[in-house]
Amino acid sequence: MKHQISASPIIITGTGLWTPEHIITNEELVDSYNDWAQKFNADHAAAITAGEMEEKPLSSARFIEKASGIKSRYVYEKEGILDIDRMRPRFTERPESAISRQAEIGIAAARMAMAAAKKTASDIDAVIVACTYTERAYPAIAIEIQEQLGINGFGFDMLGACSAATFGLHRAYDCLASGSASCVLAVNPELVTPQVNFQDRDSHFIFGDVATAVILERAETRVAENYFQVLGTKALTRFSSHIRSNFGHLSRATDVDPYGWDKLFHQAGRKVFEEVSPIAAQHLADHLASLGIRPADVRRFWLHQANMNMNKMVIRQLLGEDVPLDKTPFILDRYGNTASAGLIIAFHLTNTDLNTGDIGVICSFGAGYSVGSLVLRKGQ
Ligand code: CO8
Repeated sequence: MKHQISASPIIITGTGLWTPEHIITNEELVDSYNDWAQKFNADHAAAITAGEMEEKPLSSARFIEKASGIKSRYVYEKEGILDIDRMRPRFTERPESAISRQAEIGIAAARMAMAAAKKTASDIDAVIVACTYTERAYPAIAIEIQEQLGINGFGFDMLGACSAATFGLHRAYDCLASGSASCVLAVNPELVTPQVNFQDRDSHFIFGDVATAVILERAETRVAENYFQVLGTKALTRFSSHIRSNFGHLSRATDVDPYGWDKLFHQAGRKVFEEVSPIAAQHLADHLASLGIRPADVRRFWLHQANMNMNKMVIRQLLGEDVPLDKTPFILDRYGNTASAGLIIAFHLTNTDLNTGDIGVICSFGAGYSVGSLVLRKGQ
């Protein structure tokens, strides 16, 4: 394998998607949440009446679909989430000798991406795991995947919340451009439901689990027929606490509840919607302009899958009009928000019908705040 600074185009040649077998519909989730909330209110009636405690409001399946576009989500484990005495998934602890859950689901997606790219382990020399949470600090999930698949070279994990997958692709691009790798497997094992607060009406409906994977390489090593050239990458971050999880290794020293509400996902959803949409639209406009491409000439936008209305807003701000779903594919209805992997799912499911030369854009936006894009051109 040649490790040298590359003038050769960098291309995406394969993607993979692992989808859990369990589905939770809005109706199931709302029934469970409402049963829990009513029990909570009955159990604490005296304190609520005395004004010492707030009544838990009820959730609504109609609200969820209208406000977010989500109808159902896939989850790694259904058991426990709908149990009002538990309200979180139930996993069994795996021994250190067993493969980790995130490596397992990441490998399932990776094998599909490798098959699509027509690559074997010996062709790949870097593994990047990019996602919202990793189930342990070390050894890296990426190194475990590397070991399980028999890949030489190096691997590392990186976090980046909503933009982990796109920032991971950026790092893959940089590795290829600098010559530190010649074929990169980027994996997004988004196993997030353990960190969802299913007792929080404002966010209990948002997330689902999934794993995605992408193969990037240089044009000179391509075997696959379907591929996209990466014309450019662009990232932007701006600090905000409006989407936050304080889960971390310091809880043991600060003597707080490591599973307290603030350690789980929480957000000011309306503020995020209002603040992030214009940042994302401007970012997209700047990125496309830097490449001399008019937004109207983009054939497809694979946008972050957090909220249907937010994606419409970003597109309206960028193009000045609404566009058909064919131009901004939408998988949120079935998958829910799968953190950084949602746009990779959308890309995976809807990239084969583009014509040679068509321009597509992948763009994430959310926690951090963070925005990350890749402008792609379909190869022949
Ligand atoms: N049922 C019924 N009513 C509800 C519910 C509910 N479940 N939830 C809220 N309401 C009520 C509110 O209380 C409010 O009532 P009132 O008007 O009386 O105050 C009313 O409905 C309207 O509330 P909102 O204004 O909050 O509703 P919105 O229309 O803004 O919709 C959303 C809420 C859906 C949360 C919306 O704001 C949104 O999606 N915003 C975008 C947020 C976003 O993109 N976040 C990024 C998420 S982070 C990410 O994508 C990945 C990183 C983190 C991964 C972590 C994994 C665990």
